Amino acid sequence: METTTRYRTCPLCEATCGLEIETHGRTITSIRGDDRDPFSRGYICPKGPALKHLDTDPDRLRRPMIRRGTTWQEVGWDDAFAEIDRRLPALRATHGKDAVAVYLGNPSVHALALTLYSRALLRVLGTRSIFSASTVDQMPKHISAGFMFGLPLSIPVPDVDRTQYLLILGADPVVSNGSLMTAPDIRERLRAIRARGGKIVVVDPRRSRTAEDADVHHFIRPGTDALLLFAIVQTLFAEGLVRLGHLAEHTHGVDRVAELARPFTPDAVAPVTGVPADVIRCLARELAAAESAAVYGRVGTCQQEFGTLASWLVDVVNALTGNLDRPGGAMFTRAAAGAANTHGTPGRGKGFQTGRRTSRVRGFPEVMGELPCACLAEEIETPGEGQIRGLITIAGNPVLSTPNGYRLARALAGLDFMVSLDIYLNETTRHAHVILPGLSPLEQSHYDVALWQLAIRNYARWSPPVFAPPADRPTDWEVLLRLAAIVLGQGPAADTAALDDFVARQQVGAALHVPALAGRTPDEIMAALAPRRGPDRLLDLMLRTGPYGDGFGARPDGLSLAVLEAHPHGVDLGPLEPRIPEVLRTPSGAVELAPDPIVADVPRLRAALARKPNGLVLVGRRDLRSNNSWMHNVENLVRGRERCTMQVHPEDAAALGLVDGAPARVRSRAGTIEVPVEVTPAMMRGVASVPHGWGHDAPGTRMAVAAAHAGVNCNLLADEEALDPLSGNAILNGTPITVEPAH
Ligand SMILES: Nc1nc2c(c(=O)[nH]1)N[C@H]1C(S)=C(S)[C@@H](COP(=O)(O)OP(=O)(O)OC[C@H]3O[C@@H](n4cnc5c(=O)[nH]c(N)nc54)[C@H](O)[C@@H]3O)O[C@H]1N2
Ligand SMILES: Nc1nc2c(c(=O)[nH]1)N[C@H]1C(S)=C(S)[C@@H](COP(=O)(O)OP(=O)(O)OC[C@H]3O[C@@H](n4cnc5c(=O)[nH]c(N)nc54)[C@H](O)[C@@H]3O)O[C@H]1N2
Ligand code: SF4
Ligand SMILES: [Mo]
Repeated sequence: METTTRYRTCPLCEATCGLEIETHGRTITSIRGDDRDPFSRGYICPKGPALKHLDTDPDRLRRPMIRRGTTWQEVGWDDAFAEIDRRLPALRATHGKDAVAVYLGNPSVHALALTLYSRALLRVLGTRSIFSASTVDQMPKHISAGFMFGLPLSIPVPDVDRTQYLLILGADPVVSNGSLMTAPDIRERLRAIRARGGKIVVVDPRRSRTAEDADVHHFIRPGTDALLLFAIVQTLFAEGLVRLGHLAEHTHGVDRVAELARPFTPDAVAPVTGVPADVIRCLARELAAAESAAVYGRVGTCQQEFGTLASWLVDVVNALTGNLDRPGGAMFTRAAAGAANTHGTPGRGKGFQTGRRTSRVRGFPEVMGELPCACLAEEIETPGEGQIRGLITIAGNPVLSTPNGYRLARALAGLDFMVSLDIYLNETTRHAHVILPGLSPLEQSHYDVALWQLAIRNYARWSPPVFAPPADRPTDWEVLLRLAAIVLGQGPAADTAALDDFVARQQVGAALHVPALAGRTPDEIMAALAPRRGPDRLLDLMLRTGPYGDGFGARPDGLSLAVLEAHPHGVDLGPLEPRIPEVLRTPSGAVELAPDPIVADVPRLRAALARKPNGLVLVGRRDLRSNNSWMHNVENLVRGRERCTMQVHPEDAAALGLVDGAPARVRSRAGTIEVPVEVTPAMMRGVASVPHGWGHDAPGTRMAVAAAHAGVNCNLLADEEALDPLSGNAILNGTPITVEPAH
């Protein structure tokens, strides 16, 4: 057997690091960072090498499983599909399309096959009951981008490689490796800002790792970022510091924003936010004076009471200081494949809309075709027309990742039929009737269609599979197509090759509207894409009809999958460039700085000015060696001291009688947990922090390592009733709690 070196993208987080993987037959001998990758420059975190352990993990499911009562049976693929064919179409026939829900988890955005083929399944299911991890994560940012710029994925990213001033709110990129900002080796990129004389300011109720590396850190009371940002806006207007720069002729609503900001003076917001008024004025002046500056907010600003307002105000401040869409500011990526903002008429579009329908029980508006995942349990529990009776989860673990996991687990147990596409038997999939295992990430090709739409450089990298998938099983995209075929009534043994041709032909048809393809026929394009199949064929189509594409011969030196194949370290397409007005898809053709639906939510924030902060509230945090809920089965990543602890400030601990290392009982409206206390001055007074993704002690799971390091599920405390009204995003930060020693 030969030793071979392969290059591929790490699929685990948004940093998309390039890996150099050495193999000997079917064995991985080493995984390191790819030094020749121009984007990630050899950087990896401890999770990258853990791909080897994921690949070999004996607990990782390799054969389908069927549950009868509490007994699981490994079965062949044909038997698994036959079981689904027996139960799923019947359920739809009796109870209707909406009775079958889908939950899409985070890894479904990181896997090419799941990203491209889940859509095909959703289309044939025709269900309105669609849920995803987006509503416990970034939905507020999609809304603000959608209303301001016309498309929910037109999210400005901080130009970290050129900025001279970075204000970070509610993000800890040194630990999370960045989010809605694909920026491998972010720690070094942040260091470089300071090395070139720039400044980094972090606003966070916790002195995070990123805060430790910054010039300045300010504590903030959870959930009050919108107040702080509005006060910055108010100061910019009051002190005559507003400079729109080249955006002046492309921006609507500046006067309206000035009017809205009036009551939010630094003095008015200081007592509620906990940020002193002179600090807020100073932030406004520094942002206005900086040679270039970017404001960046992430989960701390989204998973909170005023998530959409905070997400909106981040970009309002970027715009008012002249930093939106300029080098060193907050800019729009021009992605090589799949970006809606590189298609259609440049500069104008239909705009963005929510609430085309509402959830059945609580009447929550749909956003991007989804309902809030905090509503999933009630939609299962509540009888009546449209009640959810069946569920398909695709790479998701909502029992640990969404609010009131206890109630959701109970609801899942009551479903008539549940299918999970997953690689583990875990807290969620143990409720399934059939589990269809995914391939190892190393057995599939890879391209980050979503994440490279938010990269801090224009960049593209495709990776072939490191190992061929086992011959006796379908690939992940074939699994999704077989499910689609079952829904279409074609039975469990449908011809997936024909279905795949159908999917590709449909997308070719849609792509023929690209000007470069004028006059070409679908047959011609299908022939040019042959002999590729599956996700690689769809990707080749997207690349070739994308902004750098070869247009199937129209631009012979343009991009195609063949070009990426020839560049295993990736293709650097250059730094971000200004894109306004071309990037906009609003009906007016302008940046909408004060969109009506968002403005309508401002009175709720104004009411919050009267609040008197009291009592303890809960926030989350991340750890470099975790990845949400599902990598705790890798021994190397869980070894060492207990990480699922509740951090509290020493004075709070003293007042509550809490002792470092001893358990505390924590209560919220939704539930109660017991968790070890970690006393640390890194916490703001009045705020406690417990990380999510733990709680691996449920019976009937099959993750031996994780079970030995179980921790507790902090989302037993998160309240399913508490949602940001515009986005339906769960409020996971700022949950009121009471705490007492457990013994
Ligand atoms: N309190 C609190 N809760 C939070 C958060 C927080 O900050 N605080 N963060 C939220 C955020 S940002 C997110 S994104 C969500 C995540 O929420 P989810 O996406 O629901 O949860 P994950 O833990 O990412 O679970 C991923 C699932 O996919 C499976 N899986 C992994 N890789 C593959 C694969 O290649 N194929 C298949 N088929 N399955 C795979 C895993 O076994 C696991 O079951 O959690 C949210 N929950
Ligand atoms: N190692 C690791 N990396 C990950 C993940 C992981 O689980 N582990 N998950 C991935 C996923 S799915 C995502 S979405 C990203 C998330 O990436 P980040 O957004 O960087 O996530 P966190 O590290 O949780 O940082 C959120 C910060 O917000 C703070 N915070 C909480 N509430 C508030 C508030 O109201 N206001 C302000 N200003 N701050 C607040 C918290 O104290 C915390 O420091 O990370 C990704 N990367
Ligand atoms: S930071 Fe770590 S987990 Fe994220 S892509 Fe890089 S190596 Fe993978
Ligand atoms: Mo996330």
